[in-house]
Amino acid sequence: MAHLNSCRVLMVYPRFSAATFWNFSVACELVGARYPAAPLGLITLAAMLPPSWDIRLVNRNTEELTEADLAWADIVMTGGMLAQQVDALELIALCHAHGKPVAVGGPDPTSSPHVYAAADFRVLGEVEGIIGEFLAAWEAGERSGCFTAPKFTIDVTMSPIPRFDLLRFDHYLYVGVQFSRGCPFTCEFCDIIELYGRVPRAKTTPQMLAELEALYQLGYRGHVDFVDDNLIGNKKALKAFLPELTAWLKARDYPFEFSTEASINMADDDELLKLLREANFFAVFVGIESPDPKTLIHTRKKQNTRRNLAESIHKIYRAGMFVTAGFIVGFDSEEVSMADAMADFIEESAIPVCMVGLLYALPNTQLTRRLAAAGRLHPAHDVATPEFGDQCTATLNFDTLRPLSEILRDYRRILQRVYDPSAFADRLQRLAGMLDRSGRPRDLPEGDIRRKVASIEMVHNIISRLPEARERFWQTFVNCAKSNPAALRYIVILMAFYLHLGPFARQVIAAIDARLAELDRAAAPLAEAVAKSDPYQDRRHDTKQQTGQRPPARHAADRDDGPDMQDQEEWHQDRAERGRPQPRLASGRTVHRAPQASATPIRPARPRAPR
Ligand code: B12
Ligand code: SF4
Repeated sequence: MAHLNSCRVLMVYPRFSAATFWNFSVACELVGARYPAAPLGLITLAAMLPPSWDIRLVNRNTEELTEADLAWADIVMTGGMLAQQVDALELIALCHAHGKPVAVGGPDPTSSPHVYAAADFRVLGEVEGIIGEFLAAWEAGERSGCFTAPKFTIDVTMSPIPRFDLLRFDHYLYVGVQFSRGCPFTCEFCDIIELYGRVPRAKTTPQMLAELEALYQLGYRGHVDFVDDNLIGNKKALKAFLPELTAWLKARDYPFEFSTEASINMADDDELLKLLREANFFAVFVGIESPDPKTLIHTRKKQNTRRNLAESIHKIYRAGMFVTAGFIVGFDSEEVSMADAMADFIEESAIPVCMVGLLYALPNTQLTRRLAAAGRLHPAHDVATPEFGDQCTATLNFDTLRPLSEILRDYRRILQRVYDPSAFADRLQRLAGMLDRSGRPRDLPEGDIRRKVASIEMVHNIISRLPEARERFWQTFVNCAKSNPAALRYIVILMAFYLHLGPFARQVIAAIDARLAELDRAAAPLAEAVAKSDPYQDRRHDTKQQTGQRPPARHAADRDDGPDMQDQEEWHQDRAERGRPQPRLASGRTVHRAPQASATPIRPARPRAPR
């Protein structure tokens, strides 16, 4: 029984589907890590719980949850993103089967609280703003409730230093920290501005340095990711922080190297690029989405228009950071195939790692509201299937304007071109010619997990495991070693990423082929029936071709309808009635595993995010 000043909290980070672009499984294996990223949300929450409470953290992506863990707990706290929803729901059922109460929180419960109705407590939004009420209720003996933090106003300068001590650093490729929340832009598909607002709130410089110092004191060395939605969202605060960060790094002989996510307009600010370079940033994720200006305007990503995107990217390379980028296929504004334009752009800009995904209307976005108003959003659009890993393995969760089969063919073509081994090696080669790492610390600190990729044996190991175009990769390595040795280890790391991305892209392509075959089969009888019943069909088709008009509405014949249900509520009810497979635990009697999808889906609907 929990008392006012004692409580045993089991924090469980749910499993992601195995079929995802993001797990970089082979890169993890090469350095002995178990998963790329650590659960920053849970360890931040952990730091807000009373110091007298006992906390145990189990990350289901790196370790097993056991009977003993559950038996120990007074309460289980869990939550995460949409890609973890299936496991989170199974976990709730498992805890209830063991008589344990569950509190959920994090982005997916916040955006879709109805999906988590089975949890005893739903603690929604930025937990700094509501934790007091939740704790008071728990200590008053309440055993259920829904608590919602006010939106966009939580003071992040009050956020505590995350409990990094709960992490096993050797399990991860990198550890995250967060400087700011929110983004000033208005992209239609984005949930960040709905969750965190358009006025980025930043931590103070001493607060941020104290977080890094805590990591440093715990012995962590290596890659630290600033998980900000848009690191440059509050440039003034960032520019004040970066010189202090540089001084802090210098004083400790550069224990960390940083990556982050930022908008492309970072390339317009030479001073900012210089500050980032000096502060040891080596990689940045940029949402490009589409090379087509009309699409960018349509999706309200105006910051990417009126510029030469490829030149902006090359400028970032010259500032010492390589770019990984997000692209989306399936916008309403795509009237004709944009596959080659997108693949050409990726080649021209020489971005090796591109997250090319299908548009997914995330819950809680302007896009979702527009599609719902137009009657185009699928029922259960916010419910994840076991296969849902990310926007590569999901598919569009709304009725598309262009026939779905055309969109899938475009997507397939882009993946095929971009993840062709020779094309990937060529982009690496060109990146190696531009990435200016001169003047940056060359050696990784003792204890940095990435030192393992630095040996020539490892390079041999990586290249010998590449399925094709080995010669090309080897040549890229040799050329880079001769002409730009300072960039070499990044090129090798990106090669290691290809060991995951190449096969993953091929699996996604195979899944698309299966889906296209299904769509063709479904369309055949329909086309036949229409031909039989409509003597004017040919003439109409001609008219459409002559006028160049788009079909008036959605494509019933080949749309991806999601579960065959009338509406979302009915779908939820049905799922509850059918009952989900009984989850189990690790000890043999009860092992639970999230379904290990072997990169199948392109099935009824799921997400995309503006990353
Ligand atoms: C870093 C990041 C990633 C990283 C991985 C992070 C990881 N740990 O594995 C990568 C790049 C891999 C990633 C990928 C994706 N991501 Co992401 N990601 C983020 C990002 C930018 C930061 C996450 C973070 O660390 N935040 C900092 C911590 C402190 O915040 P937090 O986790 O929200 O926790 C706070 C509260 O939510 C709460 N809290 C959290 N957990 C719990 C639990 C309980 C019990 C309680 C009470 C409270 C609570 O307390 C914390 C303090 O306030 C967020 C946006 C954001 N600002 O959070 C998106 C975000 C989580 N991602 C999102 C999505 C959709 C994805 C993808 C599906 C996108 C895609 N392109 O396919 C993929 C899928 C991932 C996969 N299959 O592996 C959405 C999720 C939307 C949703 N409805 O769930 C978000 C919100 C925004 C976005 N669109 O990018 N992501
Ligand atoms: S997609 Fe990125 S740039 Fe656009 S609003 Fe969201 S966080 Fe900002």
